[in-house]
Amino acid sequence: MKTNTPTTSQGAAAVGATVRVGLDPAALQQGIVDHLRYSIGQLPALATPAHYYRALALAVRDRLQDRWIRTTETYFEQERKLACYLSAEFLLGPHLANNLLNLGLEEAARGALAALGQDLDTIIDCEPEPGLGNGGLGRLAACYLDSLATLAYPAVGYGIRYEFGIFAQQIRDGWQIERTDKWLHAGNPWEIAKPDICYEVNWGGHTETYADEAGLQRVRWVPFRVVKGLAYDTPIQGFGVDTCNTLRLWSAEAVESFDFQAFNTGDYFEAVEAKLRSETVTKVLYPNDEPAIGKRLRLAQQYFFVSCSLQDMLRILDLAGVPVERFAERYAVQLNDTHPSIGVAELMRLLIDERHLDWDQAWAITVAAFGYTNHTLLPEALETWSLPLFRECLPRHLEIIFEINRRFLDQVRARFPGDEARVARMSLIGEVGDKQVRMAHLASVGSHAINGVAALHTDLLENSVLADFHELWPERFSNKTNGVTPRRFLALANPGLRALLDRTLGTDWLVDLTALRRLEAHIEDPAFRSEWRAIKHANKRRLADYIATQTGVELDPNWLFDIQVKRIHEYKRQHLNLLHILTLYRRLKADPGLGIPPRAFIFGGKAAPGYFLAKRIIKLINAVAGTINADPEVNERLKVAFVPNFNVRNAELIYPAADLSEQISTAGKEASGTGNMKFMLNGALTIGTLDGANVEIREQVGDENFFLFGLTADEVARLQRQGYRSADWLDSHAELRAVLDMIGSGHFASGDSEVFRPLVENLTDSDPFLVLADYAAYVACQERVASAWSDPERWTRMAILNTARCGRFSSDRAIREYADEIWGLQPVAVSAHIA
Ligand code: T68
Repeated sequence: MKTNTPTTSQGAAAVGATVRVGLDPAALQQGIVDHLRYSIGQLPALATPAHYYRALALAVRDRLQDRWIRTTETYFEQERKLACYLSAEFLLGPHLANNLLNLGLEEAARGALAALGQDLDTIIDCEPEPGLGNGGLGRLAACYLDSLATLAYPAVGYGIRYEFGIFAQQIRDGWQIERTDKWLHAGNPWEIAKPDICYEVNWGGHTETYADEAGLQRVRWVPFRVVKGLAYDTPIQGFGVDTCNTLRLWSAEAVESFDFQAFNTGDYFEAVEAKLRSETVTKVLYPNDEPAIGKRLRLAQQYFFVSCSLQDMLRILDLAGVPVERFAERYAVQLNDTHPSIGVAELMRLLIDERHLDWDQAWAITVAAFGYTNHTLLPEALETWSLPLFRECLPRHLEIIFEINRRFLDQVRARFPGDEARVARMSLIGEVGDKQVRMAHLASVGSHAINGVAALHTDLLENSVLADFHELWPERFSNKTNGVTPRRFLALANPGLRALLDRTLGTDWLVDLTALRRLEAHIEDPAFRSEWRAIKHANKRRLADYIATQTGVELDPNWLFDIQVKRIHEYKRQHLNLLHILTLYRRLKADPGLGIPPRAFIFGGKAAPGYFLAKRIIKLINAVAGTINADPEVNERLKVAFVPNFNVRNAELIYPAADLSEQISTAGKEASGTGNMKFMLNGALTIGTLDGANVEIREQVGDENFFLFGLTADEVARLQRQGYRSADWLDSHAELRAVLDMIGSGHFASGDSEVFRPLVENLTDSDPFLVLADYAAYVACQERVASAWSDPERWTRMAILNTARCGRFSSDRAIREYADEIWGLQPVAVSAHIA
């Protein structure tokens, strides 16, 4: 250990810990009472559940604190490599229940609160959800933090502390209404502000050259504006271990909160405005999921958090006395999509302009440190920045990118002489139309490892979007199929199933999900199956109650719960699901005696506020729900509900209640999906296309336990190459035509034939996601679902097998693969010596 490193205060912490932060109910109760009094200042007699929530959260944070400090100390002392996960989004979901689970404090908390006349579940429900992400990508980052800590990997998550997270969705008259998400309104007991950890981030302006003391020519960036980034740390406690990692989120502030000069000259308001402009940077999460938007503020957010994070890594290296040349030995920096990919140019700038390394050395460090995860193949989602905008905002980075590009294209020319078409395709600067900076190319050139998020997706990446890069550097590519944390999405979300698993298998499965395989031994036990069904029934009851309070729609837990929850997007094809519902509706109207099993169709998901068709799809779901649920001719067989404001909290009610999981994207469009895994974990059967991780889910669970339909990715590509004509599909399907006519006629809109016309025309005129081509296969597949459902014993066996065979889809497996194959990272045991 170096002499200048801080020494451990472990002994003192341990003594204090047993006294102040004991894990027994009495100590916890004292902690709650103390925080109510000393931190919140609330009279116990007037304390509401929200006050108790904050008091308990603070008491729990106290119990994380020694582990957290000890973890940081251990990493520092042991001089080990650290994984830095750079992500513009972390969709954490509520902390309290998760921290209680991971610390083994659930029963103590229940007891402590009961002694105070409070109910733990009510208190847990008071927590506002930190919704700092849009969907799959942000939630994946949160699952990975949970696994990193649980597996004792030294890691930090770096991101943005948005003041407003993803909007809250309300449904009014069937339409989505967006409300701002004021998650920080009542303060955030989980974070600790670290005002001494702050960095300046430049913006705009120009560059100039100068000669340093040694007469060497150097570049200086003279910014137009400087913003300060402040660290806010959140503890990420692993399950059943002392490791408590850090999520460090950056918040923007003005460099000087008020400018005396401006004040004196009477320009006080200009100074205040400048302050507000600076703080805008971290105000709000962009609510767009896939499509790239190319807005200046978005670039500012990306650069801001990446610069703070890299400066932080360099500061910690300095503190540890490690020379900057060894950066890549100490840090593995993972880019969660291209959003942080400006990091490649920023690290080069920091190493060359500020640390005075030469180009080759800086470049070797950069490539060795970075890894890049791609999450999409959709062309409209690939990030590019217009060159003039980029130059205006980040002039120095553009110079660096030009130089990276010059050297890179020399390499391409040397490898493929005379192939200028290839050079143009691979360039970091796109010249089709207006010039752009291509962020996926920057990330690929600047990283030693590039991965997709499911086997099929990686394959397509290698053969389409990044094919040229794959040909140049095949060794950089690998697949890392996504995973989800069984702690939140099984143990917390499904306490009934958790208890059954614990009783049947012991508790290993929480940290080794493949242990669920042993469930297969119980599949022929009728008592076990009946217990399984009772748990599912209770979960469905719980969801039905929630839906009834949120929407007024009453669902019967004996019905088949058929669920599609995810962002609303054409490629995810919620409208294909609707076409099936309406097919059943028409059949029932024509033949009320039709023997179809009763089904509840449940939807949930947000549409990007500017996504016209997605918002119409929400309106159509609600319109169809209104008509069907009110029609006594069909409402004893069909019901439809739209759960407003799909988020992590209600997701935990939804996944465990599903019988059928809808994963019906156009093949080749969904990179992986992770909702598909959360359903499987909770024993839902999947109806799906061969897309994303569905392919691997089917491999694991077996063909006979998966409802497969639809075109393959190859067939989709071929059809589109040949010139897909949706009209061809319409002509051959009278039922499909009738359903579309019904939507177009205004049947679900009180006769208004305008409101859904754009949706119908989209399908009949172009159908970019081949909804019509897959319709017949989907409806036929749903008939197979109905027939399987009619045999409850068979269905239960299939459901148990889904849970039993989901081991591969744990985020623990995924994180081990990243650690072993990309990061070269070893676990570090942390011992907090806490009684
Ligand atoms: C998702 N992407 C993929 N993006 O669609 C999904 N994008 O298949 C995959 O399972 C998941 O990533 C995890 O790998 C997203 O969720 C975004 O949310 C997003 C946000 C901002 C900008 C672009």
